[in-house]
Amino acid sequence: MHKNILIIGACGQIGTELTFTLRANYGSEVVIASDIREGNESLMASGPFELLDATDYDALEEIVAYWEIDEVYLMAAMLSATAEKFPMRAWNLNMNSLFNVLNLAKEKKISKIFWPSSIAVFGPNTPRENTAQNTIMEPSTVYGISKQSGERWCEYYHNKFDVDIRSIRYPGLISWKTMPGGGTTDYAVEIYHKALSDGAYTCFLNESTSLPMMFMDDAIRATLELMESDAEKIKVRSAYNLSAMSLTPAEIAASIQERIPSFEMSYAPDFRQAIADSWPSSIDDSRAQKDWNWKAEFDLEKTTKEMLANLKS
Ligand code: AKB
Repeated sequence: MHKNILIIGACGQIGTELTFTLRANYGSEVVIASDIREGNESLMASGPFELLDATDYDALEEIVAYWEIDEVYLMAAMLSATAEKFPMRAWNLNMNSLFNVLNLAKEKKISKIFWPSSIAVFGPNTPRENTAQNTIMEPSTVYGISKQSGERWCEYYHNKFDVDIRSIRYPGLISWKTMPGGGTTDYAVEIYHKALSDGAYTCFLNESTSLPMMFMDDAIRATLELMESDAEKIKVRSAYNLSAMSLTPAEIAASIQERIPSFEMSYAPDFRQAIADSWPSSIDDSRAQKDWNWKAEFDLEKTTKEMLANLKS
């Protein structure tokens, strides 16, 4: 079947890599990248691009009609650390952009949606170890509240209006092509850049803060595997738990030191420590394993090797 894909938020950390992979898999001309600003040179050169404010329903509807879009990946969002500074802006962006794509699907103008959720849907009362798919949530951050509400709305639109929405609760993502922006897990990317540029890094979380993390290649593969699965296999229409590894800043530092022995790590926890402390340290993703055969491939060793090799070159 002929399908055109729109990626909203294509210039961000996940959006950039998703755009490259979807273009490699399906062809550049059928994958339309969009964002509120232009992306890096290689992304802009790789295929069609539209400037789009994801909260503007009319502009979105026009682009969907013009490009005959069938599937939407909505990657635009304000992440946890920035959202604490701008709560209403975060709520408006994170929720209105989601309602816009859900309503397009309800009106049968698109047929499939991917929307990212996050480990931020969990909160301080959630069991922290091996956190289950269904458990106490009660998020205590602006971002987490928006993601948990979003999950409820996704499930509601699926049940009421038969909208084919699919979602993953991403852990912190480690990648080298594009920097993350405004998240609590951003340290796990910054550390590799600083190890190479300065030989030292001061981390904004304390050394023993254990958080779920994943290398970007695994996250992109999971996203596409979920989107390509038969609809009847997708039993969870809020969002799937997804896991690869649990890491502390000290563990990442030690793995860098195996390759760069002179690398120096120091710690100066700031307001992001409280956000991290409210999140799980490890995730039970058995539901994703069972429903669509999910399995992570990258551990810390492989991640560090890829990060340093690619950032060096
Ligand atoms: C963040 O730190 O805000 C994100 C997330 C875990 O969703 N990376």
